[in-house]
Amino acid sequence: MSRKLVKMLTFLKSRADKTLPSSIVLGNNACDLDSVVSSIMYAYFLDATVEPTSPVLCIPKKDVTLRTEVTFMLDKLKIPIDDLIFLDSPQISDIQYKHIRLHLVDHNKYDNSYLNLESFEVASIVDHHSDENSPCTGYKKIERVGSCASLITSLFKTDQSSPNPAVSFTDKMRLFLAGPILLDSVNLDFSKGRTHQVDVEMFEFLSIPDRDKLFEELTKAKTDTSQLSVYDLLRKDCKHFSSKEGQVYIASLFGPTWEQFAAMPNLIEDTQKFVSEHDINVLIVMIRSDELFQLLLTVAHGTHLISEDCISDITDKLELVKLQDYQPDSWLVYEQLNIKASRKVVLPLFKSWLEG
Ligand SMILES: [Mn+2]
Repeated sequence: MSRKLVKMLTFLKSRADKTLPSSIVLGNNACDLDSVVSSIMYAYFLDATVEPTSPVLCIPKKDVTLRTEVTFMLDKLKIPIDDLIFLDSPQISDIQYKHIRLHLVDHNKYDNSYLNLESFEVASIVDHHSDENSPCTGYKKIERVGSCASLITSLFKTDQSSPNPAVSFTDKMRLFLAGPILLDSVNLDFSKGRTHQVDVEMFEFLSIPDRDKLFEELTKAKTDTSQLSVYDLLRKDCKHFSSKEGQVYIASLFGPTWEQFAAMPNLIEDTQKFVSEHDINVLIVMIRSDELFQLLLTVAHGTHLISEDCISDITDKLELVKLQDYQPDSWLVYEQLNIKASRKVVLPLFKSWLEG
């Protein structure tokens, strides 16, 4: 079989089944849709045109479920998560002692704490962030466009316009690349300030029929947390700081109301798992559904720091109204009437109080 006939699914499966090659494409550690699509498609491109190459997604495997727009797109294209390589995939240990040619997408400075490679070179970079002037031995394309996937698309465009294209470029792949371009450019809306002419041109080249529908599906998928467990919801968007009283975590979660959250399966077990995994002393959960803000305070075993008296100063600023004591874990649940106070406000308030 000629290499150009290899389709993306076959490519991913064959890369996941074997020992990893010495050429790796790595996306950034946010591992958003742009990074996932760019790493897979750039690896596919290099694999067909240069040498055997595998994408590596820069997160542990269990974290992929948190990126609901990513799992939506993988589902839509019927790409099994088991065919993807993550930081904690067993194959990663194969590459740690070889000389690895790294290809960076969606970021341009390699941080070796993720892969712990003994010997490597950054062999190429395709990115849309500002250039950190990090060493690169080969091809480097850094352009401030809306989506890195637009820059990857341009490689396919050039290849397809040649008399003998080197890669097979299917409708599925077009759809895959179109996802992050639409999401990152807010449906190619110039007024949002994130769209560049290149994004528009590359999207046109992909010729995707119902653009608005795809954008709507992606936006919905991104905010749909209905399939996530309590454990996933808590770690999906969490910030923390350490104070003299210990580790303080503030999770922000959009979607359910407190009542719905409290009715979720394994509420206590999942919360305890999260708390013990990160050695948390104080966990604050900000729950937002439409215009309703709710605040849940829970304190890890052995700490009695947050009580109603202690919190009175914060109560005033956030206009907290106590809803209930949640038994058996003595959590405190409030409705937050000051809906302007997002986590950007709430976090420093707790920080200065716990440090003061
Ligand atoms: Mn990006």
